[in-house]
Amino acid sequence: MVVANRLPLDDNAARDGACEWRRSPGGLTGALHSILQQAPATWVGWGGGEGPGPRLPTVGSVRLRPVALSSDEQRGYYEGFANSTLWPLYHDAVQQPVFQREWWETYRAVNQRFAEAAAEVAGRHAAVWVQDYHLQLVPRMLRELRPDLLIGFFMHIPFPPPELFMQLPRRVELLDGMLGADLVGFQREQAAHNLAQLAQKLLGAQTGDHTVHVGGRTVRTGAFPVSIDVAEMAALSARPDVVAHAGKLRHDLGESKRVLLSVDRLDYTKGIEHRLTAYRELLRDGHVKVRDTVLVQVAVPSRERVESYRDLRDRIEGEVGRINGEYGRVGEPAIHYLNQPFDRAQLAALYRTADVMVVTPLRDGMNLVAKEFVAAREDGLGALVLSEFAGAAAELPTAFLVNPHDLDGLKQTLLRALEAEPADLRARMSAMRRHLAEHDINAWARAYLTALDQTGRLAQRLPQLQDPIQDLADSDPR
Ligand code: ADQ
Repeated sequence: MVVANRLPLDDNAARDGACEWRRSPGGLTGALHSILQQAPATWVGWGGGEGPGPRLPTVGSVRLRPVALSSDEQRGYYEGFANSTLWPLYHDAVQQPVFQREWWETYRAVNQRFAEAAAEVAGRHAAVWVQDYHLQLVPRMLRELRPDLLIGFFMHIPFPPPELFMQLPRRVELLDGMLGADLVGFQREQAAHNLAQLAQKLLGAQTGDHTVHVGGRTVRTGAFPVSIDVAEMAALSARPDVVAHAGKLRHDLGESKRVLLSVDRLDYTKGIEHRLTAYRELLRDGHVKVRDTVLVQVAVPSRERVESYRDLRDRIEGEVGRINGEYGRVGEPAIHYLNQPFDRAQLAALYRTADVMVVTPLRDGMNLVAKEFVAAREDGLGALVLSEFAGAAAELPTAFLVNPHDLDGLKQTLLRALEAEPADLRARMSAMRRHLAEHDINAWARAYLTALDQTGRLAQRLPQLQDPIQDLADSDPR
Protein backbone atom coordinates (compact mmCIF):
# COMPACT_ATOMS: atom_id res chain seq x y z
CA MET A 1 0.00 0.00 0.00
CA VAL A 2 1.13 3.51 -0.80
CA VAL A 3 -0.02 6.47 1.29
CA ALA A 4 0.76 9.81 -0.36
CA ASN A 5 -0.71 13.29 -0.31
CA ARG A 6 -2.18 12.99 -3.81
CA LEU A 7 -3.81 10.16 -5.66
CA PRO A 8 -2.09 9.66 -9.01
CA LEU A 9 -5.24 10.74 -10.75
CA ASP A 10 -6.12 13.51 -13.08
CA ASP A 11 -8.61 15.97 -11.55
CA ASN A 12 -10.71 16.44 -14.67
CA ALA A 13 -10.67 12.78 -15.44
CA ALA A 14 -11.97 12.06 -11.95
CA ARG A 15 -14.89 14.42 -12.36
CA ASP A 16 -16.29 12.85 -15.50
CA GLY A 17 -15.55 9.37 -14.26
CA ALA A 18 -12.93 8.47 -16.86
CA CYS A 19 -9.88 7.99 -14.69
CA GLU A 20 -6.38 7.80 -15.98
CA TRP A 21 -3.05 7.74 -14.27
CA ARG A 22 -2.04 11.29 -13.67
CA ARG A 23 1.48 12.28 -14.64
CA SER A 24 1.49 15.33 -12.47
CA PRO A 25 4.44 17.70 -12.80
CA GLY A 26 5.49 16.73 -9.30
CA GLY A 27 8.30 14.24 -9.01
CA LEU A 28 6.69 11.90 -6.50
CA THR A 29 3.80 10.72 -8.64
CA GLY A 30 6.14 10.22 -11.56
CA ALA A 31 8.52 8.14 -9.50
CA LEU A 32 5.86 5.83 -8.08
CA HIS A 33 3.81 5.68 -11.26
CA SER A 34 6.33 3.44 -12.93
CA ILE A 35 6.45 1.00 -10.04
CA LEU A 36 2.81 0.54 -9.25
CA GLN A 37 0.99 0.78 -12.53
CA GLN A 38 0.86 -2.97 -13.02
CA ALA A 39 0.72 -4.04 -9.41
CA PRO A 40 -2.31 -5.00 -7.35
CA ALA A 41 -1.78 -2.40 -4.67
CA THR A 42 -3.89 0.20 -2.87
CA TRP A 43 -3.07 3.91 -3.02
CA VAL A 44 -4.44 6.16 -0.30
CA GLY A 45 -4.43 9.88 -1.10
CA TRP A 46 -6.30 13.09 -1.70
CA GLY A 47 -8.03 13.19 -5.08
CA GLY A 48 -7.90 16.99 -5.46
CA GLY A 49 -10.96 19.16 -5.12
CA GLU A 50 -13.13 19.66 -2.08
CA GLY A 51 -15.17 17.24 -0.03
CA PRO A 52 -15.57 13.49 -0.50
CA GLY A 53 -15.44 13.49 -4.32
CA PRO A 54 -16.78 10.76 -6.60
CA ARG A 55 -16.45 7.04 -6.01
CA LEU A 56 -13.24 6.04 -7.74
CA PRO A 57 -12.73 2.92 -9.79
CA THR A 58 -9.66 0.73 -9.78
CA VAL A 59 -7.02 2.20 -12.11
CA GLY A 60 -5.03 -0.53 -13.80
CA SER A 61 -4.38 -2.84 -10.88
CA VAL A 62 -4.24 -0.07 -8.28
CA ARG A 63 -7.21 0.42 -5.99
CA LEU A 64 -7.70 4.03 -5.02
CA ARG A 65 -8.81 5.05 -1.55
CA PRO A 66 -9.54 8.78 -1.58
CA VAL A 67 -9.12 10.95 1.49
CA ALA A 68 -11.46 13.95 1.53
CA LEU A 69 -10.20 17.44 2.34
CA SER A 70 -12.30 20.54 2.89
CA SER A 71 -11.02 23.85 1.52
CA ASP A 72 -10.06 24.95 5.05
CA GLU A 73 -8.06 21.77 5.44
CA GLN A 74 -6.31 22.33 2.12
CA ARG A 75 -5.32 25.75 3.36
CA GLY A 76 -4.10 24.67 6.80
CA TYR A 77 -2.56 21.30 5.98
CA TYR A 78 -1.36 21.56 2.37
CA GLU A 79 -0.80 25.21 1.58
CA GLY A 80 -0.03 26.10 5.20
CA PHE A 81 1.95 23.65 7.31
CA ALA A 82 3.27 21.41 4.50
CA ASN A 83 4.14 24.06 1.92
CA SER A 84 4.66 27.27 3.87
CA THR A 85 6.31 25.81 7.00
CA LEU A 86 8.01 22.48 6.26
CA TRP A 87 8.87 22.96 2.56
CA PRO A 88 10.89 26.18 2.96
CA LEU A 89 12.48 25.09 6.24
CA TYR A 90 13.62 21.75 4.82
CA HIS A 91 15.10 23.52 1.78
CA ASP A 92 17.69 25.44 3.79
CA ALA A 93 15.08 28.12 4.60
CA VAL A 94 15.88 29.71 1.20
CA GLN A 95 12.56 31.40 1.80
CA GLN A 96 11.42 32.35 5.32
CA PRO A 97 9.26 29.55 6.80
CA VAL A 98 5.94 30.71 8.26
CA PHE A 99 4.83 29.29 11.62
CA GLN A 100 1.09 29.57 12.26
CA ARG A 101 -0.34 27.70 15.21
CA GLU A 102 -3.71 26.84 13.65
CA TRP A 103 -2.03 25.17 10.66
CA TRP A 104 -0.48 22.63 12.99
CA GLU A 105 -3.87 21.49 14.32
CA THR A 106 -5.15 20.96 10.78
CA TYR A 107 -1.97 19.17 9.72
CA ARG A 108 -2.30 16.78 12.68
CA ALA A 109 -6.01 16.15 12.04
CA VAL A 110 -5.45 15.47 8.33
CA ASN A 111 -2.51 13.14 9.06
CA GLN A 112 -4.81 11.27 11.47
CA ARG A 113 -7.40 10.91 8.71
CA PHE A 114 -4.81 9.47 6.30
CA ALA A 115 -3.64 7.04 8.99
CA GLU A 116 -7.22 5.92 9.68
CA ALA A 117 -7.92 5.41 5.97
CA ALA A 118 -4.77 3.29 5.62
CA ALA A 119 -5.57 1.32 8.78
CA GLU A 120 -9.04 0.58 7.48
CA VAL A 121 -8.02 -0.92 4.15
CA ALA A 122 -4.63 -2.51 4.85
CA GLY A 123 -4.58 -6.31 4.94
CA ARG A 124 -3.11 -8.11 7.97
CA HIS A 125 0.68 -7.67 8.16
CA ALA A 126 0.57 -5.54 5.02
CA ALA A 127 3.52 -3.35 4.03
CA VAL A 128 2.54 0.30 3.95
CA TRP A 129 4.81 2.83 2.28
CA VAL A 130 4.13 6.39 3.49
CA GLN A 131 5.46 9.20 1.30
CA ASP A 132 6.93 12.57 2.08
CA TYR A 133 6.72 15.60 4.33
CA HIS A 134 2.96 16.08 4.02
CA LEU A 135 2.42 12.92 6.05
CA GLN A 136 5.23 12.96 8.55
CA LEU A 137 2.98 12.07 11.49
CA VAL A 138 1.31 9.12 9.75
CA PRO A 139 3.87 6.40 10.59
CA ARG A 140 3.40 6.86 14.37
CA MET A 141 -0.40 7.22 14.08
CA LEU A 142 -0.64 4.14 11.90
CA ARG A 143 1.51 2.07 14.26
CA GLU A 144 -0.82 2.94 17.11
CA LEU A 145 -3.87 1.89 15.09
CA ARG A 146 -2.31 -1.17 13.47
CA PRO A 147 0.77 -2.58 15.24
CA ASP A 148 0.77 -5.58 12.86
CA LEU A 149 1.77 -3.50 9.81
CA LEU A 150 5.20 -3.15 8.29
CA ILE A 151 5.58 0.60 7.91
CA GLY A 152 8.01 2.41 5.63
CA PHE A 153 8.46 6.16 5.32
CA PHE A 154 10.31 7.91 2.50
CA MET A 155 11.21 11.59 2.50
CA HIS A 156 11.51 12.89 -1.06
CA ILE A 157 12.81 16.30 -0.06
CA PRO A 158 15.90 17.19 2.01
CA PHE A 159 15.81 16.60 5.75
CA PRO A 160 17.55 19.51 7.44
CA PRO A 161 20.36 19.68 9.98
CA PRO A 162 19.45 20.27 13.66
CA GLU A 163 20.21 24.03 13.41
CA LEU A 164 17.21 24.42 11.10
CA PHE A 165 14.90 21.66 12.34
CA MET A 166 15.14 23.01 15.89
CA GLN A 167 13.23 26.11 14.77
CA LEU A 168 10.03 24.07 14.38
CA PRO A 169 7.60 24.75 17.22
CA ARG A 170 6.32 21.13 17.02
CA ARG A 171 9.71 19.51 16.43
CA VAL A 172 9.30 16.67 18.95
CA GLU A 173 5.97 15.48 17.55
CA LEU A 174 7.25 15.69 13.97
CA LEU A 175 10.35 13.70 14.74
CA ASP A 176 8.47 11.13 16.75
CA GLY A 177 5.91 10.85 13.92
CA MET A 178 8.48 9.65 11.38
CA LEU A 179 10.10 7.34 13.90
CA GLY A 180 6.87 5.37 14.04
CA ALA A 181 8.13 3.69 10.84
CA ASP A 182 10.25 0.53 10.67
CA LEU A 183 12.44 2.11 8.00
CA VAL A 184 12.92 5.82 7.32
CA GLY A 185 14.43 6.40 3.88
CA PHE A 186 16.03 9.56 2.51
CA GLN A 187 17.59 10.67 -0.76
CA ARG A 188 21.00 11.26 0.80
CA GLU A 189 23.09 9.87 3.62
CA GLN A 190 23.42 13.29 5.24
CA ALA A 191 19.69 13.36 5.94
CA ALA A 192 19.86 10.05 7.84
CA HIS A 193 22.72 11.51 9.86
CA ASN A 194 20.62 14.62 10.62
CA LEU A 195 17.77 12.39 11.83
CA ALA A 196 20.08 10.47 14.15
CA GLN A 197 21.47 13.66 15.66
CA LEU A 198 17.99 15.05 16.22
CA ALA A 199 16.72 11.81 17.76
CA GLN A 200 19.60 11.89 20.27
CA LYS A 201 19.07 15.52 21.06
CA LEU A 202 15.28 15.71 21.26
CA LEU A 203 14.25 12.19 22.25
CA GLY A 204 17.33 10.91 24.10
CA ALA A 205 17.59 8.07 21.56
CA GLN A 206 20.58 5.76 21.21
CA THR A 207 21.84 5.64 17.67
CA GLY A 208 24.00 3.12 15.83
CA ASP A 209 24.93 2.37 12.26
CA HIS A 210 21.72 3.31 10.42
CA THR A 211 19.63 2.60 13.50
CA VAL A 212 17.77 4.71 16.03
CA HIS A 213 16.72 3.00 19.28
CA VAL A 214 13.83 4.80 20.87
CA GLY A 215 10.80 3.84 22.97
CA GLY A 216 11.88 0.19 23.09
CA ARG A 217 11.95 -0.10 19.28
CA THR A 218 14.66 0.00 16.67
CA VAL A 219 14.03 2.17 13.63
CA ARG A 220 16.28 1.67 10.63
CA THR A 221 17.36 4.54 8.39
CA GLY A 222 19.16 4.81 5.09
CA ALA A 223 19.74 6.62 1.80
CA PHE A 224 17.82 5.41 -1.25
CA PRO A 225 18.33 7.92 -4.08
CA VAL A 226 15.17 7.99 -6.16
CA SER A 227 15.37 7.64 -9.92
CA ILE A 228 13.28 7.55 -13.08
CA ASP A 229 12.01 4.96 -15.53
CA VAL A 230 15.16 5.14 -17.63
CA ALA A 231 13.98 2.65 -20.25
CA GLU A 232 10.71 4.52 -20.73
CA MET A 233 12.43 7.87 -21.28
CA ALA A 234 15.05 6.33 -23.58
CA ALA A 235 12.36 4.61 -25.68
CA LEU A 236 10.27 7.76 -25.79
CA SER A 237 13.10 9.96 -26.96
CA ALA A 238 13.93 7.49 -29.75
CA ARG A 239 10.33 7.34 -31.04
CA PRO A 240 10.11 8.64 -34.62
CA ASP A 241 7.42 11.23 -33.82
CA VAL A 242 9.52 12.56 -30.91
CA VAL A 243 12.62 12.73 -33.11
CA ALA A 244 10.58 14.59 -35.72
CA HIS A 245 9.18 16.96 -33.10
CA ALA A 246 12.69 17.65 -31.81
CA GLY A 247 13.76 18.45 -35.37
CA LYS A 248 10.89 20.91 -35.71
CA LEU A 249 11.75 22.55 -32.40
CA ARG A 250 15.34 22.92 -33.51
CA HIS A 251 14.21 24.42 -36.79
CA ASP A 252 11.88 26.87 -35.02
CA LEU A 253 14.56 27.90 -32.50
CA GLY A 254 17.16 28.37 -35.24
CA GLU A 255 19.26 25.57 -36.77
CA SER A 256 22.57 27.19 -35.94
CA LYS A 257 21.64 28.41 -32.46
CA ARG A 258 22.95 27.01 -29.22
CA VAL A 259 19.96 26.06 -27.09
CA LEU A 260 19.98 26.24 -23.30
CA LEU A 261 17.01 24.54 -21.64
CA SER A 262 15.56 24.59 -18.13
CA VAL A 263 12.50 22.64 -17.00
CA ASP A 264 11.19 23.26 -13.49
CA ARG A 265 8.12 23.35 -11.36
CA LEU A 266 7.73 27.05 -10.71
CA ASP A 267 9.22 26.98 -7.21
CA TYR A 268 11.62 29.26 -5.35
CA THR A 269 13.88 26.29 -4.51
CA LYS A 270 14.62 25.70 -8.20
CA GLY A 271 16.88 28.74 -8.54
CA ILE A 272 15.08 30.19 -11.59
CA GLU A 273 15.75 33.79 -10.60
CA HIS A 274 19.48 33.18 -10.04
CA ARG A 275 19.67 31.53 -13.45
CA LEU A 276 17.90 34.41 -15.19
CA THR A 277 20.25 36.90 -13.55
CA ALA A 278 23.26 34.94 -14.77
CA TYR A 279 21.83 34.79 -18.28
CA ARG A 280 21.05 38.52 -18.31
CA GLU A 281 24.63 39.29 -17.28
CA LEU A 282 26.03 37.01 -19.98
CA LEU A 283 23.97 38.95 -22.52
CA ARG A 284 24.99 42.28 -21.00
CA ASP A 285 28.68 41.38 -21.03
CA GLY A 286 28.42 40.24 -24.65
CA HIS A 287 29.53 36.65 -23.83
CA VAL A 288 26.25 35.41 -25.24
CA LYS A 289 24.44 36.93 -28.22
CA VAL A 290 20.79 36.59 -29.12
CA ARG A 291 21.71 35.85 -32.74
CA ASP A 292 23.54 32.64 -31.80
CA THR A 293 22.13 31.49 -28.43
CA VAL A 294 18.68 31.10 -26.91
CA LEU A 295 17.33 30.04 -23.51
CA VAL A 296 14.12 27.99 -23.27
CA GLN A 297 12.69 28.18 -19.75
CA VAL A 298 9.79 25.82 -19.04
CA ALA A 299 8.23 26.63 -15.68
CA VAL A 300 5.11 24.62 -14.97
CA PRO A 301 2.59 26.32 -12.67
CA SER A 302 2.69 24.99 -9.12
CA ARG A 303 0.99 25.65 -5.75
CA GLU A 304 -0.66 28.73 -7.17
CA ARG A 305 -2.89 29.22 -4.15
CA VAL A 306 0.18 29.91 -2.01
CA GLU A 307 0.96 33.63 -2.06
CA SER A 308 4.73 33.27 -2.23
CA TYR A 309 4.37 31.17 -5.40
CA ARG A 310 2.19 33.81 -7.06
CA ASP A 311 4.75 36.47 -6.12
CA LEU A 312 7.56 34.35 -7.52
CA ARG A 313 5.71 33.91 -10.80
CA ASP A 314 5.23 37.67 -11.08
CA ARG A 315 8.92 38.29 -10.42
CA ILE A 316 10.08 35.68 -12.93
CA GLU A 317 7.71 36.90 -15.62
CA GLY A 318 8.81 40.48 -14.98
CA GLU A 319 12.45 39.49 -15.35
CA VAL A 320 11.86 37.45 -18.53
CA GLY A 321 9.99 40.45 -19.97
CA ARG A 322 12.84 42.80 -19.04
CA ILE A 323 15.49 40.55 -20.57
CA ASN A 324 13.50 40.06 -23.77
CA GLY A 325 12.71 43.78 -23.92
CA GLU A 326 16.33 44.73 -23.54
CA TYR A 327 18.13 42.07 -25.58
CA GLY A 328 15.55 40.43 -27.87
CA ARG A 329 15.14 41.28 -31.55
CA VAL A 330 12.09 41.07 -33.78
CA GLY A 331 11.35 37.33 -34.19
CA GLU A 332 14.32 36.52 -31.93
CA PRO A 333 13.61 36.59 -28.20
CA ALA A 334 16.48 36.02 -25.77
CA ILE A 335 14.28 33.68 -23.72
CA HIS A 336 11.33 31.49 -24.67
CA TYR A 337 9.27 31.25 -21.49
CA LEU A 338 6.62 28.51 -21.29
CA ASN A 339 4.39 28.42 -18.24
CA GLN A 340 2.53 25.25 -19.26
CA PRO A 341 2.41 21.55 -18.54
CA PHE A 342 3.81 19.27 -21.26
CA ASP A 343 3.26 15.60 -21.87
CA ARG A 344 6.16 13.17 -21.63
CA ALA A 345 6.74 13.04 -25.40
CA GLN A 346 6.97 16.84 -25.61
CA LEU A 347 9.42 16.88 -22.71
CA ALA A 348 11.52 14.18 -24.38
CA ALA A 349 11.62 16.25 -27.59
CA LEU A 350 12.75 19.31 -25.63
CA TYR A 351 15.50 17.30 -23.90
CA ARG A 352 16.72 16.07 -27.30
CA THR A 353 16.85 19.62 -28.61
CA ALA A 354 18.98 21.12 -25.83
CA ASP A 355 22.69 21.76 -26.19
CA VAL A 356 22.94 22.68 -22.52
CA MET A 357 20.46 21.53 -19.87
CA VAL A 358 20.56 23.94 -16.94
CA VAL A 359 19.39 22.42 -13.63
CA THR A 360 20.38 24.81 -10.87
CA PRO A 361 18.16 24.44 -7.78
CA LEU A 362 19.25 26.15 -4.58
CA ARG A 363 18.36 22.92 -2.79
CA ASP A 364 16.61 19.81 -4.13
CA GLY A 365 16.00 16.36 -2.65
CA MET A 366 17.01 14.71 -5.93
CA ASN A 367 15.80 16.44 -9.16
CA LEU A 368 14.37 14.06 -11.70
CA VAL A 369 14.69 16.50 -14.61
CA ALA A 370 18.48 16.06 -14.61
CA LYS A 371 18.05 12.29 -14.83
CA GLU A 372 15.37 12.53 -17.53
CA PHE A 373 17.68 14.65 -19.67
CA VAL A 374 20.50 12.10 -19.40
CA ALA A 375 18.14 9.20 -20.18
CA ALA A 376 16.83 11.05 -23.25
CA ARG A 377 20.30 11.61 -24.78
CA GLU A 378 20.97 8.40 -26.63
CA ASP A 379 23.09 10.52 -29.01
CA GLY A 380 25.59 10.81 -26.14
CA LEU A 381 25.74 14.58 -26.55
CA GLY A 382 24.40 17.56 -24.64
CA ALA A 383 25.86 19.18 -21.55
CA LEU A 384 24.28 19.04 -18.10
CA VAL A 385 24.90 21.99 -15.80
CA LEU A 386 23.86 20.75 -12.37
CA SER A 387 23.66 22.39 -8.97
CA GLU A 388 25.82 20.93 -6.22
CA PHE A 389 22.76 21.28 -4.00
CA ALA A 390 20.60 18.80 -5.92
CA GLY A 391 20.66 15.22 -4.61
CA ALA A 392 21.42 14.15 -8.20
CA ALA A 393 24.86 15.81 -8.01
CA ALA A 394 26.13 13.02 -5.75
CA GLU A 395 25.31 10.51 -8.46
CA LEU A 396 26.28 12.50 -11.55
CA PRO A 397 29.72 13.92 -10.78
CA THR A 398 30.65 14.25 -14.47
CA ALA A 399 27.98 16.91 -14.97
CA PHE A 400 29.19 20.53 -14.96
CA LEU A 401 28.64 21.02 -11.24
CA VAL A 402 27.97 24.51 -10.01
CA ASN A 403 27.09 26.54 -6.91
CA PRO A 404 24.04 28.53 -8.09
CA HIS A 405 24.57 31.18 -5.39
CA ASP A 406 27.92 32.08 -6.96
CA LEU A 407 26.80 34.23 -9.86
CA ASP A 408 30.23 34.49 -11.48
CA GLY A 409 30.77 30.75 -11.08
CA LEU A 410 27.37 30.09 -12.63
CA LYS A 411 28.14 32.34 -15.62
CA GLN A 412 31.54 30.72 -16.16
CA THR A 413 30.08 27.23 -15.92
CA LEU A 414 27.36 28.06 -18.44
CA LEU A 415 30.03 29.31 -20.84
CA ARG A 416 32.21 26.24 -20.27
CA ALA A 417 29.25 24.00 -21.02
CA LEU A 418 28.33 26.01 -24.13
CA GLU A 419 31.89 25.82 -25.45
CA ALA A 420 32.81 22.25 -24.45
CA GLU A 421 34.32 19.94 -27.07
CA PRO A 422 32.09 17.09 -28.32
CA ALA A 423 34.62 14.51 -27.09
CA ASP A 424 34.46 15.96 -23.58
CA LEU A 425 30.66 16.00 -23.67
CA ARG A 426 30.53 12.41 -24.86
CA ALA A 427 32.81 11.21 -22.06
CA ARG A 428 30.77 13.04 -19.43
CA MET A 429 27.43 11.85 -20.80
CA SER A 430 28.59 8.29 -21.19
CA ALA A 431 29.55 8.09 -17.48
CA MET A 432 26.19 9.52 -16.45
CA ARG A 433 24.27 7.13 -18.68
CA ARG A 434 26.21 4.15 -17.33
CA HIS A 435 25.27 5.14 -13.80
CA LEU A 436 21.59 5.63 -14.64
CA ALA A 437 21.34 2.33 -16.50
CA GLU A 438 22.00 0.56 -13.21
CA HIS A 439 20.18 2.97 -10.95
CA ASP A 440 16.69 3.33 -12.34
CA ILE A 441 13.35 3.52 -10.58
CA ASN A 442 13.11 -0.25 -10.25
CA ALA A 443 16.50 -0.41 -8.58
CA TRP A 444 15.28 2.24 -6.13
CA ALA A 445 12.09 0.31 -5.28
CA ARG A 446 14.04 -2.91 -4.99
CA ALA A 447 16.61 -1.39 -2.65
CA TYR A 448 13.98 0.23 -0.44
CA LEU A 449 11.64 -2.76 -0.26
CA THR A 450 14.47 -5.17 0.41
CA ALA A 451 15.57 -3.01 3.31
CA LEU A 452 11.99 -2.59 4.57
CA ASP A 453 11.13 -6.25 4.59
CA GLN A 454 13.58 -7.74 7.06
CA THR A 455 11.53 -10.89 7.40
CA GLY A 456 12.76 -11.63 3.89
CA ARG A 457 9.30 -12.33 2.49
CA LEU A 458 9.50 -9.59 -0.09
CA ALA A 459 13.22 -9.96 -0.59
CA GLN A 460 13.02 -13.73 -1.15
CA ARG A 461 10.90 -13.15 -4.20
CA LEU A 462 13.03 -10.41 -5.65
CA PRO A 463 15.70 -12.43 -7.46
CA GLN A 464 13.18 -14.84 -8.98
CA LEU A 465 11.23 -12.15 -10.72
CA GLN A 466 12.17 -10.22 -13.79
CA ASP A 467 10.24 -7.17 -12.79
CA PRO A 468 10.65 -5.78 -9.28
CA ILE A 469 7.13 -4.35 -9.54
CA GLN A 470 5.82 -7.86 -9.18
CA ASP A 471 7.67 -8.34 -5.92
CA LEU A 472 5.42 -5.83 -4.30
CA ALA A 473 2.41 -7.10 -6.17
CA ASP A 474 2.72 -10.73 -5.23
CA SER A 475 2.97 -10.31 -1.50
CA ASP A 476 -0.32 -10.75 0.39
CA PRO A 477 -3.09 -8.19 0.09
CA ARG A 478 -0.58 -5.39 0.61
P1 ADQ B 1 9.78 18.04 -7.53
O1 ADQ B 1 10.17 19.17 -6.67
O2 ADQ B 1 8.45 18.13 -8.14
O3 ADQ B 1 9.91 16.63 -6.77
P2 ADQ B 1 11.62 17.04 -9.74
O4 ADQ B 1 12.36 15.92 -9.14
O5 ADQ B 1 12.46 17.89 -10.62
O6 ADQ B 1 10.95 18.02 -8.69
O7 ADQ B 1 10.44 16.47 -10.60
C1 ADQ B 1 9.68 17.28 -11.44
C2 ADQ B 1 8.92 16.39 -12.43
O8 ADQ B 1 7.96 17.21 -13.07
C3 ADQ B 1 9.81 15.79 -13.50
O9 ADQ B 1 9.45 14.45 -13.70
C4 ADQ B 1 9.50 16.65 -14.75
O10 ADQ B 1 9.57 15.96 -15.95
C5 ADQ B 1 8.08 17.08 -14.47
N1 ADQ B 1 7.82 18.38 -15.12
C6 ADQ B 1 8.50 19.53 -14.97
N2 ADQ B 1 8.01 20.48 -15.76
C7 ADQ B 1 6.98 19.95 -16.40
C8 ADQ B 1 6.03 20.44 -17.37
N3 ADQ B 1 6.05 21.71 -17.82
N4 ADQ B 1 5.09 19.59 -17.80
C9 ADQ B 1 5.05 18.33 -17.35
N5 ADQ B 1 5.90 17.81 -16.45
C10 ADQ B 1 6.85 18.60 -16.00
C11 ADQ B 1 10.15 16.19 -5.44
C12 ADQ B 1 11.47 16.67 -4.86
C13 ADQ B 1 12.61 16.27 -5.79
C14 ADQ B 1 12.59 14.76 -6.04
C15 ADQ B 1 11.21 14.28 -6.42
C16 ADQ B 1 11.12 12.76 -6.43
O11 ADQ B 1 11.47 18.08 -4.66
O12 ADQ B 1 13.86 16.66 -5.25
O13 ADQ B 1 13.48 14.44 -7.08
O14 ADQ B 1 10.22 14.76 -5.52
O15 ADQ B 1 11.53 12.21 -5.23
